[in-house]
Amino acid sequence: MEFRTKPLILLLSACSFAILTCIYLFPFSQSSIDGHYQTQQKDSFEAPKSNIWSELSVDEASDVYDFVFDELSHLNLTKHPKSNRDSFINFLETLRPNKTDAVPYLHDDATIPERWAKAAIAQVSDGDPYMVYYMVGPLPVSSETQVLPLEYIFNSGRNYIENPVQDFSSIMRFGLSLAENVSDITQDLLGAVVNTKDPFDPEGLLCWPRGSRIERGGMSMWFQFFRQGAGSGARTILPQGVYIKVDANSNDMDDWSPAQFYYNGVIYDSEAEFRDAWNKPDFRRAAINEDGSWTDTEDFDSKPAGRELPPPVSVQPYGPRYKLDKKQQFVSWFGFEFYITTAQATGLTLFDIRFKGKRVMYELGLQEAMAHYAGDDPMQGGLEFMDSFFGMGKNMFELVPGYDCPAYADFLDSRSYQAMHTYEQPNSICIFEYTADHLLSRHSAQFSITASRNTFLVVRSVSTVGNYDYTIEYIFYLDGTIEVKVRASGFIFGSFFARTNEDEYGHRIQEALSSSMHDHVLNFKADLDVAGPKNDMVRLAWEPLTKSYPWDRPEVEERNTMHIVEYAVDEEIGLDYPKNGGEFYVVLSSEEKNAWGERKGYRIAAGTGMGSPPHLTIVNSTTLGDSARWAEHDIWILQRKDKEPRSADPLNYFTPHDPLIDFTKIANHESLKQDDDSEYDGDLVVYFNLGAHHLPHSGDIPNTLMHTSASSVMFVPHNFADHDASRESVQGVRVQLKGKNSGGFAGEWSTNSDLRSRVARRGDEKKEHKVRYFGATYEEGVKLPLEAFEPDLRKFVSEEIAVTDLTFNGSAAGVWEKKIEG
Ligand SMILES: *[C@@H]1O[C@H](CO)[C@@H](O)[C@H](O)[C@H]1NC(C)=O
Ligand SMILES: *[C@@H]1O[C@H](CO)[C@@H](O)[C@H](O)[C@H]1NC(C)=O
Ligand SMILES: *[C@@H]1O[C@H](CO)[C@@H](O)[C@H](O)[C@H]1NC(C)=O
Ligand SMILES: *[C@@H]1O[C@H](CO)[C@@H](O)[C@H](O)[C@H]1NC(C)=O
Ligand SMILES: *[C@@H]1O[C@H](CO)[C@@H](O)[C@H](O)[C@H]1NC(C)=O
Ligand SMILES: [Cu+2]
Repeated sequence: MEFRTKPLILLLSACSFAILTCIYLFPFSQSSIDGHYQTQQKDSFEAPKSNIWSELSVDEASDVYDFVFDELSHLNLTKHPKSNRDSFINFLETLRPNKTDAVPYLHDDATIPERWAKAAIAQVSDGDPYMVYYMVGPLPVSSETQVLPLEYIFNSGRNYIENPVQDFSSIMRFGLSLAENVSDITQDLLGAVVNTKDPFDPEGLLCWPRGSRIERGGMSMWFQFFRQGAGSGARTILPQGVYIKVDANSNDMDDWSPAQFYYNGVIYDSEAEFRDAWNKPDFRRAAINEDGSWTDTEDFDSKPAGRELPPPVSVQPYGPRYKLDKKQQFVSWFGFEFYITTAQATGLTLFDIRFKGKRVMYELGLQEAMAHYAGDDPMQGGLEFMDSFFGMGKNMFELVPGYDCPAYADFLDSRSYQAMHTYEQPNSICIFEYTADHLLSRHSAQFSITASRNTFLVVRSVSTVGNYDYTIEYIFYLDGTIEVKVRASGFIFGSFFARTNEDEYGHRIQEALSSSMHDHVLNFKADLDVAGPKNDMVRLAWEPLTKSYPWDRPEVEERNTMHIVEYAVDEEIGLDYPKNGGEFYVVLSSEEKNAWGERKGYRIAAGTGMGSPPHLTIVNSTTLGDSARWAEHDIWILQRKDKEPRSADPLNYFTPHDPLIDFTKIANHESLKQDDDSEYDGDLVVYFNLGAHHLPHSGDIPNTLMHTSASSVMFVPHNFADHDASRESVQGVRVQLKGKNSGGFAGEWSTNSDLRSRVARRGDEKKEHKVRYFGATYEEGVKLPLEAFEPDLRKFVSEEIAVTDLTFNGSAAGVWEKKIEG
């Protein structure tokens, strides 16, 4: 058992299958929690305060449901909507407290802020369907509790939208019916037909409506046929070449009719016209986009050399070094402290992030995840998704231990409430430490080498919204850096390839599939409070300079060089990352300085991934209107206000020209100067975007790869402390080299003297070869079960997953014909 005497990390890089099986032989005494391998020592650890942002508990939700039913009885709310004439509570979630109320509680021991809920009600008024937001509180329900229209967070002045898809099931039935009416044509041109008896028949076609570009008072919709892609869920790479337009500019389905047909670059004004053309001998046919093994996500059978061995994996034999209060979802790790919460629309958000006792951010979390396509066909040409509408939180599913996250990770659950149903999402958030394959710092000196490990903390979730899987993570580094990173995988939404515009909007990637260019832009909020709420944002520009220095003359009259020029950001603005990275965007404390008299700061920088994070290429998108103006620049610096807690609302999707939250009214050039006479209190907020300009290519089939779709932003301490804060926390080694100590530089360490006295000892001969560690090391006798390497996935908790089909069913606009228990 020679390997047991070596540090485990070394062992892993050399490990073989035989060794893994050996390790399994050791008895394993640690407990298995939530069905997963887990090494955490269960010290009781408690958050300093309550998690005031936490999602409603099941009991709270049930009380709020009952209260709303009583209080709004005049709306005739039903628990189990049966038709589009029923009003019902679509979803419930926590209405997060105002920062103005939260901060005194967190920092000055003021009383805990009131707890409120947010309710979205699908409401029929005078026969017309609406989605209406209410606020319910304070909780728990008492004689004080009220239901009020929730208006203060919407700068439209409205707390509702007209719901164009309340009768969604009729829309789908209509699609099936019109598809059935052209079955003879689809059988001939596409080799399949819809099955009205079983719309999900794996052999049948789907007829799917494009839901964007919705005008007030109805809409016109293009339907497209898709093959089902049963199995892996490959529907979005199986678009078919027939498209049907429906004039639906009436709320009454009886007035609807198919208007136009589109096939192979030709538009037909009616079914009859299409049929006539199809019957003619010169009718030009396109290829068929058939399903086949090319859509399979896995290759179980190939055996290239090396595949017979599992790859190295990371292990954590001694347990984590962070502390986790699972109840309050509070984490503490090497000076970082923060609370975690979730919401059905936006997924994970972190609150009250501190580093070594100093405030860094009040809030950090996703606002919206958009994908905007372009193309010359009626589907792709107008296609756009805003995934909070389907629920970036609601679609956070169970993570695969040992794969999505290391086997030793801690897993947290989340839940959401929709249409009287509690969606339990077990193990949907993971937390773990990870040691990078590269060092945090190192230096070789003449007589020594020092090496500090880059161990960081990750909080991760994955939102699978239909075809795409977004891995979103918050990474904490020992020096105080915070990184937000997004990676996408899953199936692209491809377009039917019809040889009409080769390579203008994408590449051909199959017999009849084009890759369809699109922009992913995901908007995040970072409410920075750098060493307190009063902050200033500056741009530190690297500028070329021609200057005459007295010490240069007479030899050099003028020297071409460079310098830093500081520009104040003194009004609300959207900025793009500068060319050549030529400016540093730094948020500075207005009040606190470090020991050197420099203002404490955090720099906002494009992080790691496939280049600078993008913003939307399209200017004034026809599809988006004003619903997502945050996508038009990389980062925004704005006044923080209780009445502007979000950059977007899921229902913006339906009101592009008059959105509930219009970002241009939030980013409206207000002053960021802290004058005595201004109302602005110095609390600024940053919104930033992540994502990708995605031009999928043959390598995106079957799935997009995460390392090619990654983007990140890093918040990096900039004069925040007096020196690098990682030095006191980091684990590493100093190796003392043999040889003559000629310069004294990086000579031998000394336990009882400082560097200067070492220099004084210069001349000592023959230093001994020594190794000295800082932080703990692995010791002999480390034991690990097989599950530390390969978790037993039979303990996986999830059963069937309610993956959205990207229709409106179960979205922020409602749920229909759902069998609901309880
Ligand atoms: C609720 O139902 C009652 C009785 O059927 C009816 O009179 C009333 O108009 C309904 N209210 C609404 C808002 O639909
Ligand atoms: C937040 O503050 C606004 C006023 O700025 C107030 O109308 C609202 O009720 C507050 N929200 C909560 C949850 O207390
Ligand atoms: C809506 O989704 C539910 C399951 O989430 C399903 O039972 C129901 O049939 C769906 N309705 C339609 C019209 O697709
Ligand atoms: C399909 O054809 C039938 C019979 O002609 C017609 O009644 C129905 O309205 C058509 N469906 C659609 C969606 O056009
Ligand atoms: C975008 O819209 C704004 C405001 O309507 C307008 O000023 C600007 O010229 C437009 N830009 C383009 C490229 O259309
Ligand atoms: Cu993409």
